Amino acid sequence: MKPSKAAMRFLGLVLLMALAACQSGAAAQVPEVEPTPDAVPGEKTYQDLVVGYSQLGAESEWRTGNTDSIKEAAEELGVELLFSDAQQKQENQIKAIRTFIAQQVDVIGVSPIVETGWESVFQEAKDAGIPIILVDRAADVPENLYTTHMGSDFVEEGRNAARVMADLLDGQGIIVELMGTLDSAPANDRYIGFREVIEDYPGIHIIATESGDFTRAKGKEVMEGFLRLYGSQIDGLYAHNDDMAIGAIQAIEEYGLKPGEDIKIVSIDAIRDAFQAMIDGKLNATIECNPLLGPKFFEVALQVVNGETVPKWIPSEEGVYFPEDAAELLPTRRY
Ligand code: GZL
Repeated sequence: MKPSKAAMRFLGLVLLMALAACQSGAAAQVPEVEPTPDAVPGEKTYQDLVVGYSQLGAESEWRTGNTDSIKEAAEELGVELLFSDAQQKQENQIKAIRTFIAQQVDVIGVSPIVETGWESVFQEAKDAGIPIILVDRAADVPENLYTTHMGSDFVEEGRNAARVMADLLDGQGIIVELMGTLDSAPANDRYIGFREVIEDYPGIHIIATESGDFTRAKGKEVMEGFLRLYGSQIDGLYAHNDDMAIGAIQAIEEYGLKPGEDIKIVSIDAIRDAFQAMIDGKLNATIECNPLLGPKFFEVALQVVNGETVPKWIPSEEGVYFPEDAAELLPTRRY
């Protein structure tokens, strides 16, 4: 017997209701948003993070490499990054940090241009419950005002520069020094570290030290002054970064001396242009200072936001590079 039309309609209705029940049942088992594979319920993921970053400026190739690393890592991880370039002014960094606090970001990263003058604004961040991560440079504040400092051991970089210089001069000679930005952690510590080692060489004398502010232009200008005063008496130049060394190389050549031969040069950072200068025989060594801190910064930021304990200092791994390896290594250099 053929079922009636009414029966068919009823059966269709039952099937539709059964299908709806199955789908809703299936929907109930599948969460509305797929969690990221390693997410833990209640924990933030990179895609949840809002990070304020106060960068001090764009004074050197090192700084450009550092900024690129931060921005590229944020892009790759899906972190919302609020980035501020202070153009070498501490007051701009302080303004940026206050803006991040007002925006209630999850974490603030900062590379302090100088060591002092941060206690008040860092306290404001602490009062707002926003952790501060020091990246690259350190700040002279009580340890409870920042969560961690990730960056290089600048004192050891200074020691390594002195060891290389003492070897190049065979323990005897006159040195001039191009310091970094006054009151900055790298300048203060590279100054100290260099002298810790050089004091063991009574035949080596530092006859002049002046800030070139980590820039090529200022490094050249200050070196021109050293050459006017001391000329061919100078046996060695210690530059707190490669950019100042490259500026000084131009000054030495314009003066009529041979950089890397008449004046031995040791600098810090290990940027690509330093490797080229070593290939050209104009620079005798560069001490690595790694700016590629972006991925590690966001990894630590996420750990901090999710309540994990992190070390108070997270040091960078770094090497020392010489002319004989420069040609082979230059293609591998990422900043
Ligand atoms: C060091 C960094 C310094 C570099 C310079 O970590 O703060 O600042 O050595 C840069 O090149 O300008």
